Amino acid sequence: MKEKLRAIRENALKQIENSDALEKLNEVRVNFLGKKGELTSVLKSMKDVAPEDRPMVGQLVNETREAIEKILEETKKKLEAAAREAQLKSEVIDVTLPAKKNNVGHRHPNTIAQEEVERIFIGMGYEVMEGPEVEYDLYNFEKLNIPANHPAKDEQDTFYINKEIVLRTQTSPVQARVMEQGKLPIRMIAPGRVFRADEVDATHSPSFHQIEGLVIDKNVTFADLKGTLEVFVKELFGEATKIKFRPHHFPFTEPSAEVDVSCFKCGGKGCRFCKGEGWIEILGCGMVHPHVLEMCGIDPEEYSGFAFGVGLERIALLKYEIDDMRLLYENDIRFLKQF
Ligand code: 2U9
Repeated sequence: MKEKLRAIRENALKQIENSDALEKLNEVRVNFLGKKGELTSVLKSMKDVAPEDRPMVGQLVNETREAIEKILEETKKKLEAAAREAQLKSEVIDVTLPAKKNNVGHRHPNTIAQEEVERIFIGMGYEVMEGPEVEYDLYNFEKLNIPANHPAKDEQDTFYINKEIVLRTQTSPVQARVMEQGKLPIRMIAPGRVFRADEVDATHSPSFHQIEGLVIDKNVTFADLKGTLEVFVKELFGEATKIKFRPHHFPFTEPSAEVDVSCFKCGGKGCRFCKGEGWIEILGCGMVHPHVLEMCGIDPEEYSGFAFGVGLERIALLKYEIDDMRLLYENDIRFLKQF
C-alpha cells in the first residue's frame, strides 16, 4: 500500500509539473483527488486493509493528499501569474497610434449662411423671431395685402391644408403677428422654412428658406433701408461690394425695389459667375405698405417702416459658389463636408 501511495504521489507530481495550462492542471486534480480519482479509490479500498494497519494507511493517504494539494495550489498560482503576464503582453497599448476619429457632424451650408445673416443683424440690434410653418391664409396673404384673386396668390401657389390654412409661402406672417402684438418699435428678422408649389430644378424647390427683416418706428425712411442693406451686403460679401436698387413691385411694400450687388468675383467687370452682367440680384425690399400697417394694427400716420426678404439658399449658393440648389438637399456627405 505504501508503495502504491508513493507511486500515486510521484505520478501526480510529474503530471502537475508537465501541466502548462490551468485546464490541464484541473484535469490532474480530478484524476487524482476527484470522486473517481486514484487517491480516492485507495481510500475506498481501506476496508481491505488489516484493521491494525488502517490508522497508519489513513495517515499516509492524508499526507499524500496534502502533498498533492500543496503542489497543485503552488502550480496553479504560477500558471495564473503567467497567464496574466501573457495577457498584459498581448494587450499592450501603443500610445503612438493615431487616435480613433470621432466623426462629429457639422453645420449644413444653409445653417452657416443663416447664422452669418443672423450675426450681422443681431449686431445691428435686431431680434431673431420665429413663427409657425403652417399658417392661416389670413396671415400669409390677406394681412400682407394679397387678397383672394390677387395675381400674387398665383405666383405664390402653395399647399393647402384646408381653405383657411396653408403651408406659409413667406416668413412675412411672423412679422404680421409681431406687429399685431403692438410693441413698438420693431427691429426683427424672421428666418425659416417656406413652401411653394414649384417644380424642382437648379434654382427652385417646393420647400426653401427665407430671411425677412422688418423695422417699424417713427420717421423710418427709404434712406434707413438703403443704409441698412448696404451694411448688410458689405458684411456678407466684402467691403468692396456696391449696391444697386431697381424699382419693383411687391403687394406688401410701397415703394418696392429689388437689390443687386456688384459681382464679388469680378468686381463688376462681368464674368462667368455673374453671367457677364457685373451685378447679381440678391434680395427684395421696400417701405411697408400703409394698408399692411393698418391691417396689423399700426397707425401709418404715426409710424413707418421698411421690410426686406432674401432667399437663404440663394445666399448659400452664391457665397459657396454652388451651381445647383438640389445639392443642398441630397445629404451627400462628400458635398456637405466641403463647407
Ligand atoms: C411685412 C411687410 C412686408 C418682406 C419682403 C421681399 C420684399 C422679397 C423675396 C426675396 C427672395 C422672397 O425668397 S424670395 O424669393 N422677398 O423680395 N420680401 S419685401 O416684406 C414684408 C414682410 C412683412 C409685414
